[in-house]
Amino acid sequence: MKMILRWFPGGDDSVTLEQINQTPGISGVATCLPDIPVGEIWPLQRLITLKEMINAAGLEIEVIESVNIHEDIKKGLPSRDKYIENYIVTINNLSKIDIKCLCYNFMPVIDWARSDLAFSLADGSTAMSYRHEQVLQMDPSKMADVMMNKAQGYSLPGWEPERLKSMAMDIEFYQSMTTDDYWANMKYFLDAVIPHAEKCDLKMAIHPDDPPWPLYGLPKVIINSEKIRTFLSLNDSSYNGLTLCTGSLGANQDNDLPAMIREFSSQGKVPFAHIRNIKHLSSLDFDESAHISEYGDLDIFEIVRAFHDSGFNGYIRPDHGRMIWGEKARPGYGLYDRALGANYIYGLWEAISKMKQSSV
Ligand code: DNO
Repeated sequence: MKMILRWFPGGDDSVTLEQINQTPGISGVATCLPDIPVGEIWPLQRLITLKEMINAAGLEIEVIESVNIHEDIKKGLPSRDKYIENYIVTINNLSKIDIKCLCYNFMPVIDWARSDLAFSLADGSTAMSYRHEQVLQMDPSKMADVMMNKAQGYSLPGWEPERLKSMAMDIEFYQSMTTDDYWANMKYFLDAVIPHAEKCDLKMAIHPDDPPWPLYGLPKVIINSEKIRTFLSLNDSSYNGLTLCTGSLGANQDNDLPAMIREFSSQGKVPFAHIRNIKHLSSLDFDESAHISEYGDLDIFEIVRAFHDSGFNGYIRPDHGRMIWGEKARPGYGLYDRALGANYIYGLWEAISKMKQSSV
């Protein structure tokens, strides 16, 4: 297991590589080139410079999160082939800087959604929250405004400005698409890309839909065990895998996360894990909480144990943290709460490893 932290280059992060390097247990980062418009090739020279900068700070560049998928691919338009070709060139370029894992998502139009990015919790910290009725009542382009206004001036992953412009039209487009067509578009993408990922020894790791239920009539597919099995069967290569995000999948209380981890990770289909906790107010409303089990509804000990038992040897990053100690940062991606989360997860991992060793 390698513990990493997400970091955004180009002055688009309040957290420095030096701070990450000083955080116990962290050996590298998940990163990206946030300024490259979706659908375009990520230039090799930019990637080499990025790697050199991260290595110079004493860290490894481990995971790329994300190379986003152009909407035309998800829509199955004829123009998808050009964007798929670009995606393949990007995969090749990533392999040239030794990237072994690429996180992406196949969510239509909207990446992760929240009703508030800085909801005040009782202890004076703030966290991202989701209130289903509020989200339904929002005009989706307003949600983009809410998100942007509270982003503290940083870009929001998955909410690229160019995506927002055509949001209303894109949402309209999907109203007449069946889920079967959506799966078919996904398979078309996977069948084109996975053979190249294999050649490049780079594992593709799809991120679940967040939240894991339908919104605005958009197809949502990576939401539970059954659908994940369908996804994995679209292309059965070991390079077609998952980013198992506990907070996203855990929003649906019917999802038994330790069982899902035991099933998919022991098949070698989970190269990357996002670990965070959430506290439900109802089955469709939740706040993001501190990582420690008792602060939320997810049993993080059982989650880490399931990864350990399944022989997980991929990357883990603590996912979103709250904003604590007066920190000003991109929502979800401050240093303090994520560093606490990383050390908690690291501690659980060490305890489980040592208890296993002492019992043999
Ligand atoms: C939000 C993130 C997502 C994730 C993408 C992966 O904070 O978890 O934006 O990176 O969905 O493609």
